[in-house]
Amino acid sequence: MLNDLDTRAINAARALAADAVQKVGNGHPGTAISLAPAAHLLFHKVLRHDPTDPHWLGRDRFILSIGHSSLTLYNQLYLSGYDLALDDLKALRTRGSLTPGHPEYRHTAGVEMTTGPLGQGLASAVGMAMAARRERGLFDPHTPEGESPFDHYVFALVGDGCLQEGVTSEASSLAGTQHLGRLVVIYDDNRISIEDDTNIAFTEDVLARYEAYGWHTQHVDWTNGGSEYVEDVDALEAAIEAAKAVTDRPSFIRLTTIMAWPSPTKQNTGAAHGSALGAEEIRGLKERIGIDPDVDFDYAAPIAEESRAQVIERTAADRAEWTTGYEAWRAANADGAALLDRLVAGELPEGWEAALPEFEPGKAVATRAASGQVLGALAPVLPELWGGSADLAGSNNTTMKGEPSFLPEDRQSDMFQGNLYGRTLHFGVREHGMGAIVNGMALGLTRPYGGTFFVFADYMRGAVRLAAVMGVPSIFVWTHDSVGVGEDGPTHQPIEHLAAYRAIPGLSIVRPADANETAHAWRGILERTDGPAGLILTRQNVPVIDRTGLAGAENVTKGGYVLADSETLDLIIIATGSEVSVALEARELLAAEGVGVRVVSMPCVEWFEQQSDEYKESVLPEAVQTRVSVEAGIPDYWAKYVNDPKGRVGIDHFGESADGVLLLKEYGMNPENVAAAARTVLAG
Ligand SMILES: Cc1ncc(C[n+]2csc(CCOP(=O)(O)OP(=O)(O)O)c2C)c(N)n1
Ligand SMILES: [Mg+2]
Repeated sequence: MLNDLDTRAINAARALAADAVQKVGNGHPGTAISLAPAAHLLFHKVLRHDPTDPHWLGRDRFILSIGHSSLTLYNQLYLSGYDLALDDLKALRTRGSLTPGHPEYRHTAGVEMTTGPLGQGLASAVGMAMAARRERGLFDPHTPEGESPFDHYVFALVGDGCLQEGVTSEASSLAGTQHLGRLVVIYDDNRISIEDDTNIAFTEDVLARYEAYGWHTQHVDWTNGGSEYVEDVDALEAAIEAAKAVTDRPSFIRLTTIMAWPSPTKQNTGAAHGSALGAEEIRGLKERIGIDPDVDFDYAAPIAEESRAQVIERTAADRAEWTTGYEAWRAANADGAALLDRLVAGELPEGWEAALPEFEPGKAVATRAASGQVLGALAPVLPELWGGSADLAGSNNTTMKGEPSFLPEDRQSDMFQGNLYGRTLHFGVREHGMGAIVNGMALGLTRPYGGTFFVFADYMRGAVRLAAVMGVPSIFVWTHDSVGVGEDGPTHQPIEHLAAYRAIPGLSIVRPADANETAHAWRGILERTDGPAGLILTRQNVPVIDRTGLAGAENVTKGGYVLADSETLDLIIIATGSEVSVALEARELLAAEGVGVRVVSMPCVEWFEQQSDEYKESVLPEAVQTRVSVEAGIPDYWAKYVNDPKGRVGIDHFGESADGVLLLKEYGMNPENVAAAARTVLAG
């Protein structure tokens, strides 16, 4: 039941949404106005949270998948006592404010993830619910459901746009398969998006769809079938309670609303979605909700003071109760507590790198296979590391040998034994969903990875970009990295992908040269926690480089290093991945002609660029501009380091269906061609 304070706080939130957008002149007022009661219910009655400690381990997570409606969240953060002031709302969408157009992770206290690209919030919420189960399994597997300090709910608020996006279908389907009982999604069914009535593009029975995914579904209709609009917050609260009580399925609540209710003339219009309502309309709105139309913003201050106190009182009690259980768990689980403390600190265990395998030179090993061995070797020392593939586990080598699948027992198969707290993930053929799910997991305490063919990274690019925007350490294992894929042909042979993914700021693209570089690529990736990485691996075997007289593979973590040097330095060849061995052979050919060649292995340009100027100069001296690059992809990227276009050996056309090793040779990834390019560069 709402009290008078609740009603005033809800109406203040509506007016704030209108005023904030009006002040800056742009933004999204409508949904924040009509969703104010639902958002208030969550922050003031439902969520277990502590506004004074947004990182509290015991908190429920709230994800605003409709990121454009950022005011829905900002208003609640303000009114429930997070570190957000009325002045911050007045500064909506202005430079440097705590209230950017869309909620941004690590920018505003209480924002659990960056949202705005529609659908990804819900998909990442699925990842958060999966990670919560895995974390519970790591720390407290034997306590009955609902009694562990690690049990919390994940709530997501989604809209018509989110549910039209394929990424939510992908993730929701998997959530049903996974029986994610602690996930509650509220769908703002207002049948309005930017082009107004969604009837022009979105007509299916959404509840039936979610039912078919295996979710628990409910409908709360504030329009009462169109007859009368009643914001029945009690009915919504009852639905949320029912959803929470269902622990063997995720829950979906369709909440039928009217956009911008109760704005006098702009309710139920696309116009209210994304533009200022105008002074006249705002006067009318304020009159309807009992707020002085001559006051902007400041009506909210006294209400916030009262509503914050109400939240603090409720949440303090929740927190005290949780803390008792948590302390008891710590006292009884010294090992678990030590693991938890390590993961909260974002640290790796002492001496973990000793587990990394070393590979003997002389053999040829695909880097994807080496990666699989690395994962197997790390499994016992890094319990936080887990992951899987989008139905390509055998090809991506993403399965840690002997580790059970993360699956409810009724979902296991002859091939994959599962349990609720298992470690091997099966994303199905859902790359975008996988990316967003991995992001949701990476926002918690574990280190998740997801694999697919590099060429299909494009199906997940939105999630990769969002990981980079947030600076979360999602790991993407992308195998089959060039025309070396072979017979599957041009649809499966990435050409432009290395350049395309290096273009994403904050994403580390790591393409190891051989098996030993692969081990250290994993080391470099795991040692970093400030952003995502793509690990780019070969399908085909590549020689394990004999490093006698050459530099060690541990240098990979510097991003680029002098692998093979020369007493006289006439030319530098920069190579990555499978082309490093080709560069070494070209070096031999040129040495026979008296040309002194240095080979630089450059597995990760981003890491290299982070090194000191001194180090970079020692690897690529400014004075030596006679340079060649060789990489089985679009060559233009290497203009960064190689001035002469004739020195950039690469592939700038799609591939074809044929033997992969043959194609690499035919397309110029061979020592003779690299040496020829070197001669051209030397000739000036
Ligand atoms: C992936 C993606 N595509 C397009 C947009 C642009 N966009 C922002 S809001 C919106 C419409 C959303 O409609 P709905 O979810 O119903 O929100 P409502 O209008 O009800 O607030 C669109 C297309 C976006 N933010 N993300
Ligand atoms: Mg809508």
